[in-house]
Amino acid sequence: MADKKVETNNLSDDHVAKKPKLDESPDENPHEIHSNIKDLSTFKVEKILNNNTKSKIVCLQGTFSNADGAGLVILEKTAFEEDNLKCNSKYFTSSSYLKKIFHNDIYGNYEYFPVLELNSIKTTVIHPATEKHIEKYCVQNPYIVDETPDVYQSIVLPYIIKEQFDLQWVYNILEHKSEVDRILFEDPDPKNGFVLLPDLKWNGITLDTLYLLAIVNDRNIKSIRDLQGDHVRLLKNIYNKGCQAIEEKYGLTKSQLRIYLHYQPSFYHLHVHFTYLRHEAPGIHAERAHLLSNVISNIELLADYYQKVTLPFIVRETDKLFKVLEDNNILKKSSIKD
Ligand code: M7G
Repeated sequence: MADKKVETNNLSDDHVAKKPKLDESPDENPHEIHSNIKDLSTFKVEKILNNNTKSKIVCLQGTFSNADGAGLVILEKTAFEEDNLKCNSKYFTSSSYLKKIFHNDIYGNYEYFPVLELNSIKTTVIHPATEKHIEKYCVQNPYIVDETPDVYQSIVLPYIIKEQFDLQWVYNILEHKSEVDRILFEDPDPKNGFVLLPDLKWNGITLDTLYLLAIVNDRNIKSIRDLQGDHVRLLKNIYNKGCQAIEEKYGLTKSQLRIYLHYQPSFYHLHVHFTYLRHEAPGIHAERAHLLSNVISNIELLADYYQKVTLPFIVRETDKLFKVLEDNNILKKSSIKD
């Protein structure tokens, strides 16, 4: 398992000294639980943070009896895999069980229990979870903020530097310390290169929910706000080589992919999301997703477009940033003048 590494990240030197308190690990070996965990019998649920009946994802906060600190368990019922449903279906065998609830004339209601291997629940465990992780997975009231360049420089950037999530998992991927066998494509060029691999949100199997992430090698780009003319090559490289690798492996062409960046992202190291167009992944809506092709085109038109533009983003009520923006009267102000 990767050692915890104190690495100068994409932010100022100052940031290293003032590493975000919220993200400090409460014990020496924060990965311990992941090397030993066999089942979830040691997890004690304390709070249901979110239960989304549409996406069928539940986020639970609790503790593990064998480890200190808060933990999060995120359970997701996965989509059907078409290959398993086609002829010679794995779903319809005599080892499955059909329980009748009632029938009325030609209509029957049943509960169906297919074989165990088809009943898996995608599970993410975050331990030790910080206050900021817990906030991220809670249902909360969202608000939209029109972030002018001035608001970014004076309020948002200082907040990001102080409070951002730890990026160790990103560096572990770039340094081949974690998820090495999951890498689909890699361009090692330090300026224009990136690593492409399945996102944490994807089980890596069900094509209908395909979700990959391209993480750039350059550690000096926090988000689209930092993108300038000399990043066009990097972005085009991600677009072209990312699409090619996905087509070769999964048979989906670039016109079947939604390729975008988040603003604001959760993690301030530039990365690009690749999802299947048919899949309604979280975070694909207008208030957060910026299509890579638009981003490239904007920078080609105006090299410092993202330093000049007003960028709307979503802030949630319990985010510390919400309070800072409210105190500065930013939430009520509109950047659109009559
Ligand atoms: P984001 O736009 O910063 O924020 O995306 P979001 O999480 O609110 O979407 C970061 C992306 O990185 C997300 O799609 C996460 O699912 C993904 N991700 C996060 N972690 C901690 C990991 C990880 O450890 N491995 C991989 N492969 N993906 C991760």
